[in-house]
Amino acid sequence: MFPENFLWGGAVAANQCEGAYNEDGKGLSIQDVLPHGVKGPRTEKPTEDNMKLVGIDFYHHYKEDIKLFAEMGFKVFRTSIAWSRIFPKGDEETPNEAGLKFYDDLFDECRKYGIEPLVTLSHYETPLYLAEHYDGWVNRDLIGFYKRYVTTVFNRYKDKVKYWLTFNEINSILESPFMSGGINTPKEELSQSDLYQAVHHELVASAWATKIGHEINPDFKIGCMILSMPVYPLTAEPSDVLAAMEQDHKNMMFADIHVRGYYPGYAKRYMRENGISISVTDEDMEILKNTVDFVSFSYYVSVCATADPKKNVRGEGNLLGGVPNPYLKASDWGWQIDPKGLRYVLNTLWDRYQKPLFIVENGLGAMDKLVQGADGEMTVEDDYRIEYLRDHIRQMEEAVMDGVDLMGYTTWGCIDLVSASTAELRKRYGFIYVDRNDDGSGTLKRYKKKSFHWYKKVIETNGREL
Ligand code: BGP
Repeated sequence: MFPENFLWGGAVAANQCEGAYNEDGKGLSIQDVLPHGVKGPRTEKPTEDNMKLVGIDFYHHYKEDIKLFAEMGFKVFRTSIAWSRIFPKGDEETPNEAGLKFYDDLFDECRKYGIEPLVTLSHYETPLYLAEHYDGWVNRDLIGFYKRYVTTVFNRYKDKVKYWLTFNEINSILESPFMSGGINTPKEELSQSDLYQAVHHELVASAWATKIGHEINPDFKIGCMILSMPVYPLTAEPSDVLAAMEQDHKNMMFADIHVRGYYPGYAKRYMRENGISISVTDEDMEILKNTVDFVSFSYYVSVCATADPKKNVRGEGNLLGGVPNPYLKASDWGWQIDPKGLRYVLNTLWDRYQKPLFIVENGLGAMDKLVQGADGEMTVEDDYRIEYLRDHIRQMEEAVMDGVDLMGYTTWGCIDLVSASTAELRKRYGFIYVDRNDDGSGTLKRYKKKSFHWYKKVIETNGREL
């Protein structure tokens, strides 16, 4: 039931897999001082316990890894460009040629196997210099630096890359201002006005990217990327329903502006009633009208909302949390698993926008055990991962039958990598196991998990055999 040209594949982000954090002229990114992920404190300088400095050394292993993706039959591979490889500090006039060359080689390698690259321009890896000297996206100058960066990479890769995403999980800035928006001011000291000013700058920058990209190559398909998370009312009590709607608005605002090109009324009301004032120019309003070609999103969890302060407890979840759902089980990291929520999200976004949708992240972070397989090769018997993905793909198919225009599906962390929220390696998502551990030990050797062979079959049969 999946369309013939459906884009099956996998996703990673530069900072979570490349390593080589200071090679070939790369500048530091905010990830290089976040050894404990989003919740832990940041450090002054990169420290050895930061697993991202080496990652899975994709920087030097990408040929071997892309070959394995090709073996699974990937049609698309989502990765990001590390901004600080191209502009090490972020505010330079000229780019770093060695950084540009690396991505030339990487995209060529994908194309060699007929794999379409899908490139995130900014995936939680703002150059550290921009955070420390400009306070990240709070500062309007960031729009100019981002425009220069995207113009450079659009021109350079215009014949190699067709699919682009402007900012990873752009709505997560509300929860994680440093990781998501490079905002150096500690969250507790950051005013709501400054936070929403940063949001506005990112939204304007994203619209600029859409405009500039389409001028450079009219065939580009440029999408926004939202952390999607259905919010269910905890009970049928109407106040809970409205609480759910309001929490959902906070996320949907980002997609609404990207797709419609203006601030929705509920967002203006929220800012007005919470004393949030931001500076918006006439030019900004014009630029926002450059809307996206498609809507992409990550999907891991759903949450509940309630108007009852006594029941309003926060559970674990993908950066943005919510009230746990009493009907759902959770992963080892407390993320509640809800395949049907994916069908719900797909229908909601399709009904709202009538724009093509792309699931660019979904998967199960779990603790894997390397064992000897029947053929003597080391492997992981990850039936739990297969079950998780199968259940989600079934719901995707339901949504396609509902009439949703779905472009593709890239599972998160198709090869094991460092977690964004906890910076751990033991939280594994891949079809490919990488021998590297949180104490820095490991040979970096790659092993195919059971799910590797399963996903190969899924792609081969275009989702008919699950
Ligand atoms: C999303 C991020 C990814 C990724 C994923 C899984 O929020 O876009 O970068 O890491 O979630 O989260 P984690 O790595 O925390 O398990």
